[in-house]
Amino acid sequence: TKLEKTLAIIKPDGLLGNYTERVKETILESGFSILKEKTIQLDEDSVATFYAEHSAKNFFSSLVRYMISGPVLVMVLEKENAISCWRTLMGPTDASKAKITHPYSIRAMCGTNYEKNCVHGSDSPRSAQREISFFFSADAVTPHDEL
Ligand code: YYY
Ligand code: MG
Repeated sequence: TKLEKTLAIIKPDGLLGNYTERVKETILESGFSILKEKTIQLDEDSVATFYAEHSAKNFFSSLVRYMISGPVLVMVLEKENAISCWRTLMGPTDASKAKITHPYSIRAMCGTNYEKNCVHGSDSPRSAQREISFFFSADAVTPHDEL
């Protein structure tokens, strides 16, 4: 078994709703190491680049506006199977549905709806590598041949 890294973000509604400590406690209690973290204010261009895969979706402009509405906390998490473990811990994308189907997930406990869902997590090794290097210098990134 090999340690894996993933990118986690506590989104503006998470910081605004004072969920930062609760989310970080959950992360640490679940056995992740937080290798790097920083709080930043994103701008429109950086969000558009980060979420480029969604640029043609009807929710895109609203998503960009929301992601620049306040600061975010960006973290590199490490653990065995970090990518899927963190996705499981977050819960389903739509926080309002998560409250019913996955009541103990972070999105259920700290999120509101499809858009204001408190947290982000990379969805694959490829996106983890892209997203970690998007926010942090290369030394936090898994080399390509290790994927
Ligand atoms: O990876 P995940 O965050 O669970 O969902 P994505 O399908 O990648 O969408 C990214 C982001 O876009 C989601 O966290 C909220 C927002 N969004 C939305 O506002 N409305 C949708 N119908 C789908 C996604
Ligand atoms: Mg996604």
